[in-house]
Amino acid sequence: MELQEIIDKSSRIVFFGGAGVSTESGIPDFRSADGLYSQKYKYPPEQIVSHTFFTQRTEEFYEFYRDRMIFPDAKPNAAHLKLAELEKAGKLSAVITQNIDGLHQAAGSRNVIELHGSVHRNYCTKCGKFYPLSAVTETDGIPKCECGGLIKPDVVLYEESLKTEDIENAVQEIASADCLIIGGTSLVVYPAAGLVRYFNGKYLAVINKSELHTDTNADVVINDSIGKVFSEIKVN
Ligand code: CNA
Repeated sequence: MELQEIIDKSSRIVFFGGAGVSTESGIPDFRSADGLYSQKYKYPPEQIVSHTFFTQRTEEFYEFYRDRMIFPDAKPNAAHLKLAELEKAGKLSAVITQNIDGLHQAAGSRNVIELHGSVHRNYCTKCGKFYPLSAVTETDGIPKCECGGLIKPDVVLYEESLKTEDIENAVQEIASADCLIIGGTSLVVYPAAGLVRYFNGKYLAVINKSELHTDTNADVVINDSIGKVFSEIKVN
């Protein structure tokens, strides 16, 4: 089956994506050959973006985070834009993303479930006051609240839990979808990756540059760039 045919026949599409959706916007993923995991740092990236590291070596965390995980100038690519168009046309009900870059919203998507939070939200760990991304990009060292408290990005670090509300919403969307498109994710980060098992609808499509290690039993598997694939899709 072709992806176009699947999209034409579906009326409640859910998209489940990851870092591969944003590589064509210039944001490196974790597990591709040129992703963050293959670059050499003093500590492995998964250790740096962990709760323990954030707590114990906050300054080093922010050095890595500012340098490698924040891309304020990145623009949505063809995949983000097509997904927003599908939602506007009433064919797509939700985008569920593991990304923290906010590019789906920048493209115009409205129902976006950000399983791992967003770099655009930051909060004071002492008084709870929220801050925009500029609180991190326009400061050096450890960003501090006006109350003196430590500012933390509202992103889910390793060892931290996903928000219950996000999991519930994601499960509900996936379970009531007639089509699930999984794209740009290695599908190895849990519990996020486990959510796709709630899909019970008609068509399952996978768009990922590299082959996935798990068998998804998809109706269509496309091992190519997601921006390229979506740019060829027509919204009827
Ligand atoms: P990952 O494990 O790095 O996997 C990315 C997958 O996407 C790989 O299988 C690639 O083959 C594939 N891929 C890369 N580029 C493309 C492309 N252009 N078209 C199609 N497929 C492509 O990333 P996951 O999202 O699966 O891992 C989850 C982590 C990564 C989440 O916690 C994210 O928060 C985290 N992350 C997010 C961002 C971001 O917000 N943009 C960037 C880097 C890492």
